[in-house]
Amino acid sequence: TSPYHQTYAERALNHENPAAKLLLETMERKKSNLAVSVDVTRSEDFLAIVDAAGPYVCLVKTHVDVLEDFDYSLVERLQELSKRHDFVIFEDRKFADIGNTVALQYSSGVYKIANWSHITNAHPVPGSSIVKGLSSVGLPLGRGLLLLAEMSTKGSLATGSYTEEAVRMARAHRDFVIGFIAQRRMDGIGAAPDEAPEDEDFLILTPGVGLESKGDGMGQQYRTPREVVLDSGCDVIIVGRGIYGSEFQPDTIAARAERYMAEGWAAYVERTSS
Ligand code: 5IU
Repeated sequence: TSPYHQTYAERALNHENPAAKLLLETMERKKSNLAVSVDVTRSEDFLAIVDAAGPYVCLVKTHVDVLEDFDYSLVERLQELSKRHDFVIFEDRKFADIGNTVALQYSSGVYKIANWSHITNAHPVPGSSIVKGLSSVGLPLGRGLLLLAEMSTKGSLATGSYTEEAVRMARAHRDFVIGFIAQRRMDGIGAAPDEAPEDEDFLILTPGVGLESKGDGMGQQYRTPREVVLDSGCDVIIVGRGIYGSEFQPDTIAARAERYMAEGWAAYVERTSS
C-alpha cells in the first residue's frame, strides 16, 4: 500500500531518519497531524501561543527571526515546552544560498538553528549543493530537511518541472531529506514508473490551511484540513493565524487548535480506512 493509505505508525517504521521517525511517532501518540505556525514578534506572545496550542499539535513551526526581543534563552523555553507538550520543532528558515553559506547559517550566527530545530527547510533553487551543505551540519545531529517543492501563494513559481526537480533532489538524498513543503502528495513525481523507489515515503507538510478564510489579501490561499489531508494526501496541516488570530488569547487558541486537530485527524482516519 502507498503512504496515502498507511498509518503514521506504519510509516514511522519506513524511516531511518530520526527526525522523520520522531514526527510520525509523535503524530500517532498524540493523534494529531496539526502543526501550529507561530509568526509573532514578541517572545512573551510566542511562548503563550506555543503553550496554549502545545497539547493539540505534533509540531511547532517557528520563524525566530521575526522576534524583536529574541534571546537564546527563548530556545530553552521552547525546548521545555516541546518536552512538556510532546511536539517536534521546525524552524521554517527556507535556506536558499550556496552549500558553504547555508552550512554557516544553519550552525552559527545568533540562532544556531541546527542546535535545537529537529526539522528545517530549504529552497531547491541552488541545486543539490544546498542539501550537501545543510546535511554536513544536520545529519550528524539527527536532523531532517524538507524541500520546498510547492508554495501556497497565488502565482507561485514552484510548479511543473521545478517541483519535479525538487523531488529528484530529495530522492538522491533520502538520508537527510525527509519530505516536502507542498500542496499535495509527491509520490512518484518526476520519475518514470520503474524509477521511483518502491519504499519511497516522503512526508508532506502543508501550509495554507484555514477554516474561516480563503486568503489574507497578501497572496496567501487557504484550503480546509479535509481538502488538504483527504483530497490532496498531505500528512501535516500547518495552521498559523487560523489558530492564534490577532488577540493571542490562550483559551481561544486552545479551542481553535483542538478544532483543527479534530478536523485534520478525522480526514486522516477517513483516508487510511478507505
Ligand atoms: N508558508 C506558507 N505557504 C508556503 C510556505 C510557507 O504559508 O507555501 I513554503 C508559511 C508562512 C507562515 C505559515 O509562516 O506558513 C502560514 O501562516 P498562516 O496560516 O497564518 O497563513
